[in-house]
Amino acid sequence: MIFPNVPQVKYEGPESRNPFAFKFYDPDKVISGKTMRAHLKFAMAWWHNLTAGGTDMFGRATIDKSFGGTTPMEIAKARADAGFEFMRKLGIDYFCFHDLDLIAEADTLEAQNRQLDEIAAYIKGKMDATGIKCLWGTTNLTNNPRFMNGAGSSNSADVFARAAANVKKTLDIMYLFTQGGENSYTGGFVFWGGREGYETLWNTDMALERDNVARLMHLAVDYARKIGFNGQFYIEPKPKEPMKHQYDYDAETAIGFLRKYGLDGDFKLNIEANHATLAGHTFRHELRVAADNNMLGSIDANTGDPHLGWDTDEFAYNVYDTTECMYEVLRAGGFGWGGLNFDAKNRRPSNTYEDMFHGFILSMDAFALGLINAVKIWDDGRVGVLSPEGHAERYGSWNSGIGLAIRSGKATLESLSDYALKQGEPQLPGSGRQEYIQNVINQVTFG
Ligand code: XUL
Ligand code: CO
Repeated sequence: MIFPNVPQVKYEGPESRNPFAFKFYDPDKVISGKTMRAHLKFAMAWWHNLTAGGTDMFGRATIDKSFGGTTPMEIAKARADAGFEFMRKLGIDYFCFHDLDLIAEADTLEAQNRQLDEIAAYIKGKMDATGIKCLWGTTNLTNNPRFMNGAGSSNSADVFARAAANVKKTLDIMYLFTQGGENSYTGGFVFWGGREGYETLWNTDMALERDNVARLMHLAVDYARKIGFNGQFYIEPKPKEPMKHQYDYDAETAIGFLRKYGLDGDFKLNIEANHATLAGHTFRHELRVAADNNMLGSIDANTGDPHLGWDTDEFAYNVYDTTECMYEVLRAGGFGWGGLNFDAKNRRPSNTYEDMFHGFILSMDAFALGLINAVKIWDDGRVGVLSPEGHAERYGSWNSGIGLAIRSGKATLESLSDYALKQGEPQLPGSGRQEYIQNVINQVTFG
């Protein structure tokens, strides 16, 4: 046992003072037609939880994540042991990974592929034994110096080819993870374009680079479908960091890109809270944009810090944010193949194994509260563009008369001009009632 000090974490309710209990996340409780577990679909990010040791630009690791292993393969397996014990203790059903979270990067592609096969088989054994699934995999195309000018967007065709080889291997692993006879399921594959962008346009052929990023995505889809991996592909938008500018800037940009290159049938978006705020949007805005385009696939659940301009990947804690998030997820009809992946890491001084659990308990409870509040707001019916009353009051003019004529394409600029001449000055369009709405949100949440 790797975490002897942590018991099985169970729901004990809001009065509990047990640090290793859920106060709000009650996995089997049915709320709005589904268990909380099925609504929330929590996933553990292998990289932050099992490999990241708290390093930052100014300091080395504060926690040892070798979990008792000594050789690289022993460490890789010990991390898998730790991960499965961790997920089982919290009742987490999914994980997400990069190829290079699973093993230490090898000197040659052959050696790396061999080691990946070994660890993937080891992990698959644990998946089969526990029923834990992989939500999505991805390829690390940022760390190695060969990717310094990008992967799909590299100026070097040889680097592009190497990126393709690494993506192929990750897809092979993802395919293996999703196979299991009648227990087979549909997983996913994420492209986070970490270095797909530029530092300066003085040296960048942006058009060629973007075409090539799309080419790599098409090649990945073609290969996946060829081997029988029918999973969902995702773009994870992020505007900057590590590059000055990244091509998948935000949801609107990524959707435009997918449509331009004919990738929108195979891709949806993986929206990350901290990436949204880096792009100057709210988390909710990005979720709404994705959902309104039928592109809300999955979520990287974390939070940034409003006072810091970079990706801090903190455990989500702000219940207003999680409420808005879960409201948007409910509004979109829930997750399909996606889920809530905790792309979050402990703060550097939170350097014990117990802190790893506290981080997850914090965010699992925060999203459970978000779900509970979102359902209450929805059922209350006074606010939100879902409520028929609110909708009819604010947008009622679009359901008949001139509004309907515009929506159905019957109106012309001339007919609208004639209408405007006849009607005189239109009435003011009605109060937005924002403060009233916020009152209701607080009343429903805390009342
Ligand atoms: C980086 C980030 C990644 C992706 C997967 O900001 O969010 O960890 O989620 O590559
Ligand atoms: Co992420």
